[in-house]
Amino acid sequence: MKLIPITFAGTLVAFAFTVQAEDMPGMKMDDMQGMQMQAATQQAPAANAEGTIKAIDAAKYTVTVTIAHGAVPALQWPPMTMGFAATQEQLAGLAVGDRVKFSFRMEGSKAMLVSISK
Ligand SMILES: [Cu+2]
Repeated sequence: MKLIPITFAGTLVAFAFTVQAEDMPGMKMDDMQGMQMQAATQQAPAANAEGTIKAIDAAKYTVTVTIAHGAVPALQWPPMTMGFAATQEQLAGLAVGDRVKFSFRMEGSKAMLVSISK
């Protein structure tokens, strides 16, 4: 008969501990979501890179410049060839084969050219 209340009390303590343990990660999740929302409203910083222009595709409204670029330490990117959204003005005087220095900003999964020069 004595064992029953002790076991019951032990269960209550364990239950209380479980509830507390679940509350703490829950609070951290909220903090992280808050931080992500804050990060999403702030503009991503521009990253710098160097590379060689491989192609310039001018569609009606958007221009894509394909650049074989070196590593981008700021984003932990390896060297690769990829497209950047650009404007005709940004690419004025530039051509395929040009060695360029440029900066860009990620907007979602799209890389937007911020500046570019030979
Ligand atoms: Cu890239």
